[in-house]
Amino acid sequence: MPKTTSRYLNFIAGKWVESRTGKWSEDRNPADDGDVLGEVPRSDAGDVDAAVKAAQKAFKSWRLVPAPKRGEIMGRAAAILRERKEEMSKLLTREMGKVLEEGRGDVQESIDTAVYALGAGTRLMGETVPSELPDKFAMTVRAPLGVCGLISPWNFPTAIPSWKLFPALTCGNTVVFKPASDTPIVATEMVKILEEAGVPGGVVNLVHGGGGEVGMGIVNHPGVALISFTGSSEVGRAIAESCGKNLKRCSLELGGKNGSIVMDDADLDLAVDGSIWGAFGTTGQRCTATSRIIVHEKVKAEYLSRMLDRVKKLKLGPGLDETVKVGPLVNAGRVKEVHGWVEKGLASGAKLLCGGKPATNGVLKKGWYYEPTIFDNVKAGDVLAQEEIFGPVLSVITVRSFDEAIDALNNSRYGLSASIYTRDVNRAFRAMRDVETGILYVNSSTIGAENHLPFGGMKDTGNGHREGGWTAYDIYSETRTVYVDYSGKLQRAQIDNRKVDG
Ligand code: UN1
Repeated sequence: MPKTTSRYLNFIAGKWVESRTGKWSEDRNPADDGDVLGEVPRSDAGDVDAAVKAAQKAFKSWRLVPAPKRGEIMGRAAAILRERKEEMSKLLTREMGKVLEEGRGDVQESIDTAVYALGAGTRLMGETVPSELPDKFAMTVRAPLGVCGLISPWNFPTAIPSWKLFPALTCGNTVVFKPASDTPIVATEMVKILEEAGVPGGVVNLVHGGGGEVGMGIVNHPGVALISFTGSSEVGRAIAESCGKNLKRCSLELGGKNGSIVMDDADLDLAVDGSIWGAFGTTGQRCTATSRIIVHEKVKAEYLSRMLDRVKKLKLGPGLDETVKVGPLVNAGRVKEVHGWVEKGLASGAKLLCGGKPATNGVLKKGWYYEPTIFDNVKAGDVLAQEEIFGPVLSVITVRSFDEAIDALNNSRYGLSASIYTRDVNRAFRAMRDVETGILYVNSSTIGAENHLPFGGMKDTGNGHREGGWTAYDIYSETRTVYVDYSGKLQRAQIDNRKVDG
């Protein structure tokens, strides 16, 4: 029987092409392993090279397209995404597993980012400042870098690629895009939308395949000027090493071990709502997921009893069923890994309050589900409080004071997101000053960043860059300082204007 599975291709120099390897990988629905969405090429370094060359060639003309025009193309992409929001969201849920409501949120985030790019095209501003010399003009202008290598994860299949693609392109760069191998089809649809919106051939190149061959192929390619990567700190470190050696700009958004502080004066209903959403939304597969609760001893018993009540009622199942609250993990390997951390947690002496095993009842047998899990009696330095699990596992740490809570929160090598539940404005402001994270929420969950504000973290979460909002445009542009001397004579800075006052 010939295979009838649909095949999705690479996009190089404006053409949809197979990989030269002739190899393919299957893409399956994590909620139903028998449901094959299609096949994508397993590309190699040769495909990467062709993509980089196409991007280098296209850069020559794309960089000269006026930025507002480039922005307009992003605006058209926003309009197409909006038209196809429902279709894209359903595809996203089928490919990645998050519940449909969140799939829609993911696509909405990419629409918002494209709309922001439409405006940003008219505001790629530099600065004009007075010169220290007469008849001289000083300013900065922005310049694109060249070819950007964009490597995106599977947990936000449209939002995170959009954080990279839209600003990179609006700034005048061309790109080679490698989406996660768990979510290649949604990524292909994004690239088709960019093509339809009018991005010229060669400006966006898509290469499917694994992180080793294709991802590192892009990172190590001498024709690539910049790498933007979202994923694990381990891979981020390897990417940064290669970029460091080659003095290549690299922007990294890596792991998180986000904590919520629940103080003794907190609105407990709010804290419970936020904890459930932060820990078990997206099945815990967000870099911003709440994986630690740091709770004051006075309210702990009440907080936990309300939490357990609610967690027991969470409905697991395929994300396309709109009554479901928690979808599957993205693949079989993730179930094993999450369970491995749970076993380590048990061995460390933590007390399991609920969950702690794969969920396999009825329809759940078909996919990769894990029960929402809560551990009590976790210490800030324990394995459960230190390692990024990237699954529905929440660890509870008990503290006796605000200072102890902040210390526990900051006892992490990661620093992405944090939150504090308190009614005391002084504590809220102290937290704003003292947390070691790039994002802080007061009286809200650790998840839910908005596209038009900077997104990123401290410590091992990244290397100082911020995606989202205006700061993304700094990642994708060089600053060129320009002096125009209209005096008609040689004027020496720091010398000719210092003759009198020394
Ligand atoms: C991520 O988890 O990698 O702030 C991104 C949030 C989302 C983006 C998360 N808007 O939770």
